[in-house]
Amino acid sequence: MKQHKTFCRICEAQCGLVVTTRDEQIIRIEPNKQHVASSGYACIKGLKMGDFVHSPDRLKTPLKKVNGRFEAISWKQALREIGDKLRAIHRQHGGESIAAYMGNPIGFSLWPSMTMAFFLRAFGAHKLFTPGTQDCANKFAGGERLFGGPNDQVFPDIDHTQLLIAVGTNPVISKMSFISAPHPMDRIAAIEERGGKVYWINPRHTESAKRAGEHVAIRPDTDVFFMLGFLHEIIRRNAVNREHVARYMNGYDLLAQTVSAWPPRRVAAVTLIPEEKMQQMVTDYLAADGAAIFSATGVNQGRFGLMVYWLQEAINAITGNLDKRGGVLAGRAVFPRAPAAGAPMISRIGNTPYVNSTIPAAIMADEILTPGAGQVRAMFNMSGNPLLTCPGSRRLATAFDQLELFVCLDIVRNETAEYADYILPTLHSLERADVPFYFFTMMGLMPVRSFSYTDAVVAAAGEARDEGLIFRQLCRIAGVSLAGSRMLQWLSNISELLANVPYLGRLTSLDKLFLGVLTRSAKLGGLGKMRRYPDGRLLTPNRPGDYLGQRVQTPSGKVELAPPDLVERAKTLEDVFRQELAAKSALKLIQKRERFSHNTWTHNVQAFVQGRRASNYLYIHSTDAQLRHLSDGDIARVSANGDHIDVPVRIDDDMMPGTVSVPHGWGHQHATGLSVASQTAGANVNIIMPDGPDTIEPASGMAHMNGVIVEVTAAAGDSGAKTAQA
Ligand SMILES: Nc1nc2c(c(=O)[nH]1)N[C@H]1C(S)=C(S)[C@@H](COP(=O)(O)OP(=O)(O)OC[C@H]3O[C@@H](n4cnc5c(=O)[nH]c(N)nc54)[C@H](O)[C@@H]3O)O[C@H]1N2
Ligand SMILES: Nc1nc2c(c(=O)[nH]1)N[C@H]1C(S)=C(S)[C@@H](COP(=O)(O)OP(=O)(O)OC[C@H]3O[C@@H](n4cnc5c(=O)[nH]c(N)nc54)[C@H](O)[C@@H]3O)O[C@H]1N2
Ligand code: SF4
Ligand SMILES: [Mo]
Repeated sequence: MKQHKTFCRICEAQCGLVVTTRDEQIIRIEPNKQHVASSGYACIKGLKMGDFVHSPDRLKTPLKKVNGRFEAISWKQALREIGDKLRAIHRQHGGESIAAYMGNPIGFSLWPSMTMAFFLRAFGAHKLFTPGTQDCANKFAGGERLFGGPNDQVFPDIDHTQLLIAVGTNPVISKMSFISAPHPMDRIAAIEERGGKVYWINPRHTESAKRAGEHVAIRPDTDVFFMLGFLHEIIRRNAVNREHVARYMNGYDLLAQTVSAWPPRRVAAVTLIPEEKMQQMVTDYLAADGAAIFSATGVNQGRFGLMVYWLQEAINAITGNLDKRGGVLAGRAVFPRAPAAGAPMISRIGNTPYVNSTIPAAIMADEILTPGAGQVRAMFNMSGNPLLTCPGSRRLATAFDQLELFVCLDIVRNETAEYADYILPTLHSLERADVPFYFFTMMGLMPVRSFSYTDAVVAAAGEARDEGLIFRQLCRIAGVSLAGSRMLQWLSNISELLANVPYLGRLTSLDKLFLGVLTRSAKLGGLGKMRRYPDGRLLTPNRPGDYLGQRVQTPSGKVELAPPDLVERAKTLEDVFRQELAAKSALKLIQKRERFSHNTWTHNVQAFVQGRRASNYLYIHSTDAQLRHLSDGDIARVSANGDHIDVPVRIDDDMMPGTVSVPHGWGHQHATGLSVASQTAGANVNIIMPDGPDTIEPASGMAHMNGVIVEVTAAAGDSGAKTAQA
């Protein structure tokens, strides 16, 4: 038996784990009590990771679709055929006909995700789709405008704050985003224990709000009005340090002018937050010595995520809470910053700017289906399940069917892979050497600033290969150079040649060399040195007082409080306000994450889908259910965008009236490669989520997945939920 210290790469918390193995089999996974950041915390998903690694559904060889069925083929054949096809498509249609989707799990592994970007660049291709436009691209776009770059981000100093206003997050379940903290809920509960206060702005009375703090219900997708009202009140009370603002910020007067039309009383009509409650929150925020207002995915997925981010950070900034102990801190990256990118690319569909070098996933179907120069003909999907996770599943299915080449790289054959021409078996994270997530290393969003390195814990399953290696090999075969660099491709080819030579192979492993260069660039020494810190290595903490006037990356060196395009867009809010008033009685659908679900991929583990957990549901308040003659267990039909899904009803008075929720990630019935998930019920909510260029947030490219207006009725029969599928 062997014990390995590593860290979990399922969510941003990146908890330290102790994995016990025997003969390359995982026997046990326990939380690492000594880990410098997670100190013995890990959730059930991390502790059950062995079930993913050793799943009987793991792909062990490359698969090729022949006459509609998948057949096992050799790596040699797979790479040769894909490489040749790529070369032909590239020659005939140019680089922009090749695109990729990089899913969420691999985003936690730096090298494979960078290699995929290098692979695209080898062909002069730029269309990289990611879940970023389903969860956080508004923050990247906001970082660019306010602070000078997409990776310039701030996060609440939760260990010192006296007041936290948490908008659209539910840490008990999700562990949060844009703040990498194991067990964030303990830290949030501690705010109250030290005499501070926490408000949760959320249409649902969440598990987190039940544990600590005060819940304030908000009508979905009206947060932009909440922020406007809040800011209006701060300015009305003259609670702005004008001298501080003049020294470190630009655009205050324009900001003040923009919010002047939105007093708390007015916005209350659409947010449904009473004016007195807003006044009390502003009073508490201003009284606290260190206060932070923070929003997350529940807001990002609405129509105004970028606007909310802007106004929220303007609140933190003008009240002196930016760069202050207990306020919000600007993360310091671990690795040196990449040079600033030039002007952003603009998408051929919808003229949307790329954000953080990625293109909105809600226009993926259009990019594939719309003829013309740059039409996508070859697509690589690494570690993603876009058919279930991106909006407009039916159009995506049609689009995937039309591709000339569709290659999926995954550990299992998921729903999206059913549409592939080839499926390539890859490593599970525990089979790969790694450093922590990009938000740690490039943005430094950590209350406990630390760094870890892990070797692989078990050997690759069957013939599974590292994704980075696959892309490097494909470049070699297609006759192009990784990242357009002949030197890099040459190094890659040499490293491949020597891979099986004892000792020398290990020394020349490009993956390890790359990770070593990175750790050295961060002045942490090479990998040998990093191995001396199996419990993680503490780094200089993020400190208040080192950002304003020192590290702000905008051309002016100041925080920009009034980005021109956002000021302009704010003028359209009068119309939105009127529409909100008119749609007051409409039902709005929001997302909901679940303890045992992680997007789509945990449903293939038996322990996570036992009994009532084997389906998603429509969560609905009893008054809304009564109006529609629905009871617990009935099958409801949820309709939007000209389509519908059928799901069982769960009466849930934690939902705000007028709000319903259907968790995403379900609808696995036709996934023949997933022996457990295919037995579950439930429906894919993204069938009814809107896609296309007119549905995304301008400038951030965010998909609209929260606050979508739906109709709910009783379904005709009870068979709907079993058959709902893309
Ligand atoms: N168990 C589990 N954990 C996860 C995941 C998972 O699938 N399962 N997914 C991971 C991923 S990929 C991500 S990106 C993070 C996300 O993590 P966070 O960014 O912290 O977001 P969530 O915890 O999902 O919370 C979103 C909250 O927003 C609320 N909400 C919905 N609509 C609105 C609205 O219009 N306004 C406001 N104010 N609130 C709204 C919802 O009720 C919900 O409570 O979680 C990660 N953690
Ligand atoms: N309606 C609605 N839709 C949503 C959301 C929502 O709240 N509502 N949330 C959105 C969010 S926040 C996110 S992040 C996305 C997630 O969207 P995706 O990333 O598309 O979906 P996942 O389920 O995370 O995909 C995981 C796939 O990666 C595979 N995998 C796991 N580990 C590895 C690995 O190491 N290597 C490789 N190659 N494959 C691996 C799994 O087997 C699985 O097939 O969904 C988004 N979609
Ligand atoms: S909280 Fe996140 S990182 Fe920690 S064990 Fe759970 S899934 Fe893994
Ligand atoms: Mo996400």
